[in-house]
Amino acid sequence: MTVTLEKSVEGFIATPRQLFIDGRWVDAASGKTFATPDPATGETLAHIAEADAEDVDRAVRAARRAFEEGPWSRMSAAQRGRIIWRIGDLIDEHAEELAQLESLDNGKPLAVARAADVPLAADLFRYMAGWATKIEGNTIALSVPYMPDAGFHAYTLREPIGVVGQIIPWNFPLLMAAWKLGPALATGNVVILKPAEQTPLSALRLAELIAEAGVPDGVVNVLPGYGETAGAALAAHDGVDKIAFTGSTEVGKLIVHAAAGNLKKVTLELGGKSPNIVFEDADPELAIPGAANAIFFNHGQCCVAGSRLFVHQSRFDEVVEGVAGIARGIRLGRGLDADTQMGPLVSDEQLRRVTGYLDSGRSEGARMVAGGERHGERGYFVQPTVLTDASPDMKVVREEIFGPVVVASPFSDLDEIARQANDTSFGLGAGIWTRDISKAHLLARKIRAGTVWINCYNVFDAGLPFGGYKQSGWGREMGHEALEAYTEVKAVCAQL
Ligand code: TXE
Repeated sequence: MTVTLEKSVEGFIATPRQLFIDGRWVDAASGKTFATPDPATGETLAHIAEADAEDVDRAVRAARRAFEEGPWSRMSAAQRGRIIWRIGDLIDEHAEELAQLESLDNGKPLAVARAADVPLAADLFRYMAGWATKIEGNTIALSVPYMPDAGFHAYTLREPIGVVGQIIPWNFPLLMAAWKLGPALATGNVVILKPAEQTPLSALRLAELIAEAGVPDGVVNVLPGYGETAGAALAAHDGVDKIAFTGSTEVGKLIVHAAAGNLKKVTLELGGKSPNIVFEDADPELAIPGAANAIFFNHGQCCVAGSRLFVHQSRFDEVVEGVAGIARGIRLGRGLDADTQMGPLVSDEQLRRVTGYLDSGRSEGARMVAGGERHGERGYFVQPTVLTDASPDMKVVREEIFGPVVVASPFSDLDEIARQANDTSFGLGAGIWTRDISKAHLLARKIRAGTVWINCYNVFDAGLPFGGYKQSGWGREMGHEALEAYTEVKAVCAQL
């Protein structure tokens, strides 16, 4: 049964959407638009104004004015905090509408958008609202060797960085917007947000809610458009003081190059190839569904997807067969159908990318224990897939697939598994399943990754910092660590 769309959602997608610059809805300077397709059918869902370098320029000027002239920068932290809190409340008030937009545009099951994307986004804003009044510096005792008799009063201030460009992906469109906007606003910055071209809808609706919450004009600007044009222009713009990016490692490197022009600050949240490790003493009731969830949640389109499953050799067949059984039973369908457990991949490009990896795995000799094919002929569906018999140098083991594809391998002991787990250029997440708590913590220390889950996976909270070691990124999102990435430290030193 397909869920009936809310009237407001029907209206939202029926109207061509514009860019949000300086508190107003405007067409792109070029007049160009692009279509966002429904990934379940490939048919056009909505038409969106397509931002380009000229629009980026306009938005940067508006943001700079908002930063320098106020009222945002003159508001008390408490006032800012109240407005940010209100954004969270408005997300809750419009939860069903936002969940439907997300499901339509991204393809994810509506139940997932309702249970995860939308409430996590609302929570993130409220968590960050609380921080607005708690951005503090330090006082520092000085002992300057060449001024032994002088007295000083020295302290630090934490100040906003200024105009921040934020480029986000399509896997959790609303939530990624929240992760980016929350800490930037809590610390008093102004933002130009570029949503992914595949999924601009929820960020545009969020912009309306942000204005309704009382965020002044120019403080948040939303520019849907393509990466090579709008995204690249934002990353290179001299008027932008910081760029925050979530997406592929390949584009992350382009962002670093583009940012070098004015040495803007950079934070990056990039790809992963996360190990998920099941020990011989793991509880199968937890570990088997846990391993399936680690890879199949959001169709494997998660930067932390547990895409390398390592199982102790004594339990390998049982765990792999358990995960494969779950994979075979997952009901694929349109996100808005009530009994859908997994929707389509986000785009034709992702479908080609993921099926390309399946072909590569097959031709290099991996064994498909479950799935392995595209599902149906319409829309961008891929069967949940479990691979075994893969060697460490295969592409399916080394590269991020970003689809519902897990590669399972056996291991024998803790030192060996620590080595295998770290045998990757990425370092985003890891999972450990065991009843032996000291073994779990011992291994957690050995793994070079930004998040280690023990007897759970895909647990997110606004208070838990998230980000990557190695080529999975620079800096952290969420938690109070995120605030550091949005503030400059000023040392003030006065001789008394
Ligand atoms: O990512 P891109 P794509 C990984 C995943 C996936 C692969 C490709 O492996 O299969 O990336 O996905 C913008 N300058 N992840 O092609 O291109 C783009 O418009 C500035 C992991 O969709 O990196 C979008 O807004 N911006 C990931 C954003 O970057 C540019 C989530 C992400 O797109 C740009 C998504 C440029 N030159 C994909 N080119 C994660 N870490 O969660 C593109 N963009």
